[in-house]
Amino acid sequence: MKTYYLTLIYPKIKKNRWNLDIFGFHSLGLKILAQKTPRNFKVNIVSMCSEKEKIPKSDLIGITVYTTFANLAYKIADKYRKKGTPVILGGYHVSTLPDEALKHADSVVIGEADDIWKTVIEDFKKGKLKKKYYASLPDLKEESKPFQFSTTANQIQTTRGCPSCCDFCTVHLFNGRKQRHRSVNAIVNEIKQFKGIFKKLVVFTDDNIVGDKKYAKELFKALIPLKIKWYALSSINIAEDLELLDLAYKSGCRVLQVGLESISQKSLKGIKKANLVKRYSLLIKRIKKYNIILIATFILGLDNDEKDIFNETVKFCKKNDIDLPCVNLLAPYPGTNYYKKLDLEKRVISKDWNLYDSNHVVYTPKNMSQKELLEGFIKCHRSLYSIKEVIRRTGRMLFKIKLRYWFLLLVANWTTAGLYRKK
Ligand code: B12
Ligand code: SF4
Repeated sequence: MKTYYLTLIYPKIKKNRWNLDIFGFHSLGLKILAQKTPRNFKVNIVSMCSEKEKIPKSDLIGITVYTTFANLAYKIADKYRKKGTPVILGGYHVSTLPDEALKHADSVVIGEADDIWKTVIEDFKKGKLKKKYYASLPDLKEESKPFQFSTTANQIQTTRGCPSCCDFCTVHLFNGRKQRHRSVNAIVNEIKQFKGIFKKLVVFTDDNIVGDKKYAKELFKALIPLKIKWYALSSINIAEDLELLDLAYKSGCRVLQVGLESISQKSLKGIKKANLVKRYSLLIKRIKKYNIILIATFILGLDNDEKDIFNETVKFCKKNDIDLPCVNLLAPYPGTNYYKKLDLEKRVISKDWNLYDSNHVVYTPKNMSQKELLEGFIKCHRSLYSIKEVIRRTGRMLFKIKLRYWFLLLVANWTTAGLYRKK
């Protein structure tokens, strides 16, 4: 049987000393495609920060495309297509803008490619790749085989889809509003097969690990005997259910990232986010009682934000002892309701996807000027990531958590501070 060479590429942030590779993050989507590729294909997964980097020998190239890295993905695709290698693009950005992507690709896969990938590969072998492939949402219950491509970070996803419909988010549009689950048994078996010195450290890449509380409780109970330690993205509402929070901790939860998004109820309402600001302090206290490291993310520049949003956000983070505050500018990703609204009102000022990185103002804000928004954002960072504040924040946790987790917290704070200073 003929052997083919397939290279799957993950374009990402510029290489610098804050490179996320130290945590071993790679696209889980690409790992899944690699697993679903027939055995007579030799598959390599590489991350690239520039189209100039070398890649292994390839008969076919697949690239995952996030909006922020779309320009880079297109440059890489153009380069290899010129040399005659067919290129397939997939992922969130190209699923929203397939016609834009097709200017740089032989084929585009729209949606979750798990089930359709085999057809794409068969068509490639016949030399009959179609321009567009429309994928249907796979049933995750069938996903029982462990993934064979492991990296430093043991990434695993238990659910896909989200019942909420926040205006700025792509997930409910791409993955659907009905949450699909993998079976708890399959997850336990996969975790048991993790290898390496970090095999007991698990990263759940779900959008909300407690999106379905009943399922989450079942999962957490099954994780307890594995004695792992895990990180996940979660709704702050995890702390509304004390049993759920307790089970999360007992099953190994040591770092939680919550999307608070705004400390203004009016702004949350404007983006259809169901959080209740008046519950924030109490819920945070409950999480911190377990000494779980709390990462909280915020979006600045929402239409209902007033000019005091910057000071109020800083005050909130300091008062509530958030361990790693992540303050971002709104990046209205194409396809989202927020983008459609801004586009309709002719308020999108740049369609250069490089600038959709949550650090640039790419639209005309409502209650302030672009300059005020950018300056307010920078001021927030200066205040939250001053050396004094980082020392205060991390110092507070020093004897409360194991030294190795404290060191991780310090590195994360330092890395974030460094990234912002650079930007
Ligand atoms: C975990 C996570 C992270 C982690 C790890 C990322 C990683 N590489 O795995 C971290 C924290 C590092 C991260 C960072 C960022 N993330 Co993130 N992340 C996620 C999250 C929650 C899960 C990712 C995941 O594992 N998905 C599961 C896999 C199976 O899905 P998938 O990768 O999309 O792949 C499937 C399809 O897309 C398709 N597919 C994908 N690639 C390809 C390629 C080909 C050739 C084909 C055919 C098909 C195909 O098939 C796959 C199988 O079904 C997603 C939301 C989500 N639900 O996906 C956001 C998400 C992907 N992230 C997002 C963003 C914006 C970012 C950042 C840019 C944020 C920032 N401002 O810095 C950074 C960039 C990171 C980088 N590349 O350097 C956005 C992307 C939006 C967009 N339109 O581009 C998402 C969708 C979140 C959101 N709410 O909007 N992220
Ligand atoms: S932001 Fe979170 S809760 Fe809202 S739709 Fe996206 S994944 Fe769901």
